Amino acid sequence: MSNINRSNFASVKKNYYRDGFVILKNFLDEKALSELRNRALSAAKELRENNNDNSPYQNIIKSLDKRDPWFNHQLKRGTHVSLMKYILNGEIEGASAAWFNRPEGSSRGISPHVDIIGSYRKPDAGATIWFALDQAQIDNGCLHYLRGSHKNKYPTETFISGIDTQSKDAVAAELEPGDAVIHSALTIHWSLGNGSGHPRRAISYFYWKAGIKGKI
Ligand SMILES: O=C(O)CCC(=O)C(=O)O
Repeated sequence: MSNINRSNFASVKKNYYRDGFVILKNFLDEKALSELRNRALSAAKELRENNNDNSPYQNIIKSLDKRDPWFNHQLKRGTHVSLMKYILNGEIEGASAAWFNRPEGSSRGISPHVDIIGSYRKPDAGATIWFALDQAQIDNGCLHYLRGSHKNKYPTETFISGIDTQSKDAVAAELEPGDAVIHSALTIHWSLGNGSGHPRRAISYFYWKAGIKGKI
């Protein structure tokens, strides 16, 4: 179950559109966190064992929803879906459930990028909700956001060069297990390696506003 109720939706949405992301403390209760963690670990284990992937992003598994009915159900009807609809102003399409692992000792992070593709860049075009399965902190590779960057115009590319990751608007989204963060598909974000000795595992669900795919 989610600990966010409808009475908080308006303030969550206001902060999301102001900053380009919003942190939701204690979004999952103990039971929901434990179920998500168990499902994620077993799906990731199974998929890794059957995968000969040589890509540099070995620790990312997209489209879990296409391989595992439980994730398909969560993408479509998880307790977060009503909030995602509220934020994206109506019907949404679940694009992907993904596993984002940053194992201990992994030096590779993900460079500043946006999730939107193509030139259709309306503020409510798409959003991601990212659930922390472990404590996510600077030293184990938490997400960082460039606050307000969803309002800027960048080249229509995924990876954006020249971002000042030390700027005063660079925010580390440090989370506890069961916390979540929602970010706009237009917000610049990145993460660093994990030199901490602690795991940093996460599940995310990415949504388009309904009908957007035909426009990108
Ligand atoms: O988990 C990460 O380090 C990156 C996640 C990300 O880029 C995303 O969810 O869009």
